[in-house]
Amino acid sequence: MNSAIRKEPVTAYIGLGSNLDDPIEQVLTACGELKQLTESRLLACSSLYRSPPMGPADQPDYINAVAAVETYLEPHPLLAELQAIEQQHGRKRERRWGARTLDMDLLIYGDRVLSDATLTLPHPGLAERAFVLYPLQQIAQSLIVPGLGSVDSLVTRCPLNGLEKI
Ligand code: 5RW
Ligand code: CA
Ligand code: CA
Repeated sequence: MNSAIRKEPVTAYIGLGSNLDDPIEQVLTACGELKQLTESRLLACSSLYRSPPMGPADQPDYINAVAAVETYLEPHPLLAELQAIEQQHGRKRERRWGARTLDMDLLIYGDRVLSDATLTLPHPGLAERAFVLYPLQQIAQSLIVPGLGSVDSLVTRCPLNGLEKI
């Protein structure tokens, strides 16, 4: 019996970001690699978006996107597969909030709200990050973010902060 596999599927949203080594290619390739997640189906991938770095400013602009997957994996096994993809993209040990070849964040997992040593759902900071909210709204128009309200209401309260759709 495999406790990592659910009986019913859930929709999860994944944030992708890169600002090193051809970021557009990194994010496009990573979206394609989501098709290889076990026990999962890629539902949608947003457009790519460019924005100045939040956090430390002395690094290149980011390319971001958000993907939706239907999955039978529990959140921690799903996160482990996302981290394996990050490693395949040559992600290195880095300073906190520093430049990276690929970052994949598990943003939302159905209606699940949790926080432990390795994972917080919904992703902390989601409500303040234009580079998450605008691409999320593009692929999930009537989504309610657990504990935070509709994605539309979150977008309304979040300035673009230099975000541009590519
Ligand atoms: C730190 C995000 C502080 C917001 C972080 C903060 C980014 C990014 C990071 C990304 C853009 C985490 N990841 N900036 N900064 N896109 N534009 O994916 F306020 S580091
Ligand atoms: Ca991350
Ligand atoms: Ca991140």
